[in-house]
Amino acid sequence: MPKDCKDLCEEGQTTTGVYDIYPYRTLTIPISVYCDMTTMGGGWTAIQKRVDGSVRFNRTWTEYKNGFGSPAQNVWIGNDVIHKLTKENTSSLYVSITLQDGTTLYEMYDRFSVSDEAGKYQLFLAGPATGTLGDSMLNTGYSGGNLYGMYFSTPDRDNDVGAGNCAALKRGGWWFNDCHQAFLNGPWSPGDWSWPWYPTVRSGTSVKGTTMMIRRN
Ligand SMILES: [Ca+2]
Repeated sequence: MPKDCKDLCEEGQTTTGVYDIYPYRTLTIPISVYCDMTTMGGGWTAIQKRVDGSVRFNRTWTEYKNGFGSPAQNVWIGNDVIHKLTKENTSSLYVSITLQDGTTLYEMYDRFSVSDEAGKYQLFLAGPATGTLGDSMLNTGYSGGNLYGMYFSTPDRDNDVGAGNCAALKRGGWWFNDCHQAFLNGPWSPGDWSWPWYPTVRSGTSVKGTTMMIRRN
């Protein structure tokens, strides 16, 4: 019973695609996820993936809690599952953004975990951060953009640091501070998506795809 994509990778699966995993260690609750079996040795479980604008990410607390979309296309697998997958082991986080010309930029963080719903899905993230996107989640040069220790916010649940409601303003769920430098769940239209990954991917950039993947260390 594989609990994540790393288990499947270690069982010998080498094909990237959709698999059932059992993070709750019971056969009655399988979760369909996208497993990347090639990037940096494979075994990555996609917690977020976007390939087009057909699924909106401007969603409620409950929708982010339970997840939405479909794993091969556009998906948020759900904050409860992300917590479950990261609570027992430290994990790495691999973020990528593909631009319209096909270039894929990435950033990898050495440690990533998310607390439970009672803890408002608080984000723990640490480096070293390496990659071609640059670190726009932690050491951003703007204290209000550091996402370490931030609670998850949605338009209907303001847990951010700022006086306003970042999730409502930016139209998506995220670990907003006041508000962000990196935000992968914004409106797909480049004119509406504020700072996907500032300064490498700025507002107005036409993005072709994103992924957020985790792997147990
Ligand atoms: Ca606020």
